[in-house]
Amino acid sequence: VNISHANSRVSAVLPTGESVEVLLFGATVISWKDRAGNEKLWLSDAAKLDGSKAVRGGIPLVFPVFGTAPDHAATSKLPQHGFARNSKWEFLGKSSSESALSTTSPSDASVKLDFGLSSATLDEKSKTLWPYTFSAIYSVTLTTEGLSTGIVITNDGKEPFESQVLLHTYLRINDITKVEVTGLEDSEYIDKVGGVQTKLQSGAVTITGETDRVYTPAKGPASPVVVSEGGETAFSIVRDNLKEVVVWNPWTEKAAGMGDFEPKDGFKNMICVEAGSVRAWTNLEPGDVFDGAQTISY
Ligand code: TA6
Repeated sequence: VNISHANSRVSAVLPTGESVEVLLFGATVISWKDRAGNEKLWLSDAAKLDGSKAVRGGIPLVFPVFGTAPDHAATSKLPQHGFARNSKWEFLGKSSSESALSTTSPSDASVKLDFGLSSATLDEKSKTLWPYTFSAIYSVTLTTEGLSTGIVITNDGKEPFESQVLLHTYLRINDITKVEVTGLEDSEYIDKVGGVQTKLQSGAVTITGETDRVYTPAKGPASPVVVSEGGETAFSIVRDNLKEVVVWNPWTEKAAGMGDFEPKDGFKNMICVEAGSVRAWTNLEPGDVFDGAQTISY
């Protein structure tokens, strides 16, 4: 496994060719390629990668609030989706299965990259807006089968705090009109397009316009949410302790309205399927730990 750690990003390549690249800004995965070098994530051509704003694409990290929560005093002053995706994370190191002592063959090598953010490293402005003592470790694990990303949040303080977590994954697809999302059948969802309404999903999810829905999958986290294209499975996502799945596509008008969304018809090549715990607030008492993860395979 080859790891390179420049000042702003960390990348890893498996012996079989799969690769991942993580920006220390936001611990944002900005590239994930299969062994043939096919990019699996969508990244806007106009995405800022210099830390000036959250990355438009890849896997932005949402914490401690999803969206904005004007009625939640402790997080109501935070920017949309919280500070995690806008913060400088530290690279804490890597562990790979293909160590000198391991017996794994190159074909099942894997590498885990760990990133950290805590009250000790959080910027002053964010600390003022959200003055809780916490530490977060975000792990990105690349294998020959797919990519897992998970976050562990610890309350290191004396006060309880409530938070939400979401992995805002932009999956790359070839043609949105040929995409179906299954595994969400019979699930309740909050439809945020055209006013907020609670609905029930019947059959597969198809994207025919702006789509912004928070699903509570009826079959539970271990049953996969599958993104298929033209009848072929493109991605399969399973979750650990992340109860909801957000499905988002900005479509024409919203894509036109985002300065960092390029090309403007790029919405045809992406679908956000976002594992998170966002409908309720997770309360962490002092010393409590929250651990949530997703595994995306193809
Ligand atoms: O995940 C869906 C969503 O909450 C949408 O409502 C839209 O706001 C999207 O996130 C992108 O948000 P951003 O702050 O990255 O522009």
